[in-house]
Amino acid sequence: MEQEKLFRPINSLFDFTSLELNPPGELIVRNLSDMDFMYQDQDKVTEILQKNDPMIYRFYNVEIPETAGHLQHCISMVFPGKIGQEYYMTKGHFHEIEDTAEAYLTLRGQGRMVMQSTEGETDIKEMKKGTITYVPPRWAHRCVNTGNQPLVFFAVYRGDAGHNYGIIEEKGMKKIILEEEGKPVIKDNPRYEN
Ligand code: PAN
Ligand code: ZN
Repeated sequence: MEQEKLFRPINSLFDFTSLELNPPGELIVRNLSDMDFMYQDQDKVTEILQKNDPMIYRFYNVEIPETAGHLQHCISMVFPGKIGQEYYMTKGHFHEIEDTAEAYLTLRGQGRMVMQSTEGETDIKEMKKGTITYVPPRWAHRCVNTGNQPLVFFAVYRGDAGHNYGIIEEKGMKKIILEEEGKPVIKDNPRYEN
């Protein structure tokens, strides 16, 4: 069998002050207009988008071949803020190859990882500097910034895992994280349909 061409080792450097990765790889930015339908308070979304289109999060994907033997990895940051009572968050996804896991190391900030299995179970873990969150196969995952500074994390997953946003885009997740009396609380998503 023909050997795959030898891939050279890579070093990337994350700058904790500028919050940039060097080299940046593929930089993906998501503004509110990219995920407006995912927030509960649609009136608030409309009101904000009439004035501006805030950046909710961005992530730097180190450019790695999307094959099973490689490990994709990225640095993501969710900015602090809320849409109404709901904290800024990532879109969230299952992996296209559902049987692939992921590990997240939080580098800075405060948040929650909201996970939902293909069987519909929910699990929510705290994210803060130093937490290592393991997302097992078949769990959708979304990161929510519950603090007042950027929530920054490093994630690594199988090269060919892929991202499936469809189910979450259509249905959302069962649980949402809102701020009440200055604190994050877990609520049932009123818009979630089984
Ligand atoms: C992460 C996420 C990243 C952005 O690298 O892709 O934090 O979140 P969304 O993909 O939900 O927009 C990851 O989980 N990769 O598999
Ligand atoms: Zn993932």
